[in-house]
Parts: sequence; C-alpha cells; structure tokens
Amino acid sequence: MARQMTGSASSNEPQGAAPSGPSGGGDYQLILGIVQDEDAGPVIEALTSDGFRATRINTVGGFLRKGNATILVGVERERLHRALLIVRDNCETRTEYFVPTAPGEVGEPYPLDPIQVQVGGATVFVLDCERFERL
Ligand code: 2BA
Repeated sequence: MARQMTGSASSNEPQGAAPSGPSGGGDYQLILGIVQDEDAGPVIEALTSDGFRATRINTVGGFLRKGNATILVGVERERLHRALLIVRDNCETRTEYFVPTAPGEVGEPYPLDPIQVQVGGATVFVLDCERFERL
C-alpha cells in the first residue's frame, strides 16, 4: 500500500524498488489506485508530468457511497516505486461522516448517530501484468 511507504517522490532514487524479473513481452505491473475525487486531478497531473501514462475511472466507494476515482497506471517494474510515491504524495487523509440508519417501525428508516471515518490517502493494489501491448 502506498500509505506504508517511506521516502518522497521528489527524491530521484526510488527506495526499495523491486528488482526486475524476467521479461515476458515487458516486465509490467498494473497499479490500481483508489483515491478521493479531490486528489485524482493532482495525482494524474503529477504522474503524467513524470512520464507515466494513467487512466482515471470515476468510481463509487461501497461504504460511503461517495464518488471517488480509480486510477490505472501501467508501469515498468523498475518505475513502480516512483509511481507509488507520486500517488502517495498527492493524496490526503480526510475525515468523513457516515450516517447509519435503523429500520423504523413504520415507513422510512431513521438516522442514527454519524460515524466518523478516515478516508485515504490512497488504497492501492499492484498487480502483475501478464501482457501489455499497444495495438
Ligand atoms: P468506501 O468503501 O466508501 O470507504 C470509505 C472509508 O470508510 C474507508 O476509507 C474506511 O475508512 C471506511 N470504511 C470502509 N468500509 C468500512 C467498514 N466496513 N466499516 C467501517 N469503516 C469502513 P479507505 O480505507 O481509505 O477506503 C477508501 C476507498 O477505497 C473505499 O471507499 C473503497 O472505494 C476503496 N477501498 C478500500 N479498501 C478496499 C478494498 N479492500 N477493496 C476494494 N476497494 C477498497
């Protein structure tokens, strides 16, 4: 997860980058990063400025049912750590409130006390990319 990483995207040398493995049509990884809407623009901007290619998909979190963004980044293994630092450095942790409801005796459910949750920085999955081609 990006939020567990050390170092800064402003440093030139990524720390702890995984060694390159055997190349099977390109040693690629796919970063699937879920970020808050507010952070998606800066993350994409920073990634593309650094030469990464990225795709934003507008998504909705299952718990808060609030819009967020899923960012896909196909990246060579040796640049993986750098990309993760950029994601981390451009995402903030924010406090949100979730209002649970209880079933009412008649009609509509009624709201209970709000629950405070910390959202973000980023939730990141890194997948081995079996194949990457631009056709
Ligand atoms: P949401 O599902 O809307 O969750 C928003 C925040 O609510 C979470 O922040 C977490 O602090 C809290 N939360 C989520 N599920 C909860 C639960 N069952 N009980 C109590 N609190 C809960 P983050 O952990 O930073 O997650 C931000 C967003 O990342 C999530 O939005 C979801 O869209 C995605 N996400 C997080 N973990 C995921 C996972 N394991 N698989 C897929 N998507 C995930």
